[in-house]
Amino acid sequence: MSQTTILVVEDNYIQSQLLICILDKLGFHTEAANCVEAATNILDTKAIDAALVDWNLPDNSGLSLVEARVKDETCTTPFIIMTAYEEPERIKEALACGAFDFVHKPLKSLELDARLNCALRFASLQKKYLELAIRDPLTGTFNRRYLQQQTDLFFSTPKNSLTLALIDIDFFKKVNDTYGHDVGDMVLVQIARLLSSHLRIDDYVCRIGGEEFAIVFHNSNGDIATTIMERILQKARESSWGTRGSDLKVTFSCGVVSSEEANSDLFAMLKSADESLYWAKKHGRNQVVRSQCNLGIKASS
Ligand code: GH3
Ligand code: MG
Ligand code: MG
Ligand code: MG
Repeated sequence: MSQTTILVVEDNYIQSQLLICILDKLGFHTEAANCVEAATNILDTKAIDAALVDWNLPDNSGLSLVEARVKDETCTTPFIIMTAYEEPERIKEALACGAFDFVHKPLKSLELDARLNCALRFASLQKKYLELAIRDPLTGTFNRRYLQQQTDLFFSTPKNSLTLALIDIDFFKKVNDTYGHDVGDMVLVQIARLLSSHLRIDDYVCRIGGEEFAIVFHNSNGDIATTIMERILQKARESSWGTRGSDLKVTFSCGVVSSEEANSDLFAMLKSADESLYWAKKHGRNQVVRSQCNLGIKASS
């Protein structure tokens, strides 16, 4: 198991070294920063499990660092403020700005260990529940919530383009009725695995309905994504599904849309992809259809 890393943000060199020494004896790995800017750089680039932050730092207050980081709802790093201030108002101020805890200087090893472990336990639970909140339990792919979060983020500062493929398994009810719901579940897991195996880093799969998946491509334009989906469909046609040695055949229908064509939000893209998917279902299923606003719909296989 990798070591737990604690970031020490302290401008007093002696105090910083002393703290690093205590943390080392407690079995923690440490990173050190002597100002808010240096701490921000470390937090942006390294995996930090918890941070001990001095209140008074040369470039800004430690509280401003905490406040800036916890603004991001996905931030799971607990921040513990360290200070010589004794007044309860100060404790209130530190906790109100998002610090997980507060320790008085001079620091006592036993207390520090107890408080750090409490903060780490909290962070670990938070990470676990954040992960559960964005995953589909059956297939292990992302879910609709994740798709919404990620596309909201994309559309708030659009960079390049984004392509969305929406797939719906053909005659899936018949799979359940003929082979049983358990085999149907197995097929969903296998389809999710097939989709994931064809994607590049930054692309992702989400199960957004019973037998419906959305695939988001960040590195492929509409035409390339269509070609990839056709390749996946061809692989699906050639495979047997469910239990080993079965004769079960499964295909899917797919609508593909690029943000260049439906450039507003996830809702607009899903609507456009769904129209293409509907067109594919109506015209024989088992095909990938590229949605092209203003140009009509083009079936590509
Ligand atoms: P079409 O080609 O028009 O899409 O036909 P279809 O039968 O796939 O579509 P329909 O929407 O009528 O049926 C989808 C089926 O997917 C119905 C439902 O029982 C099944 N389903 C939804 N979620 C799950 C699941 O988690 N596991 C299993 N085994 N089946 C599921
Ligand atoms: Mg200081
Ligand atoms: Mg469906
Ligand atoms: Mg279906």
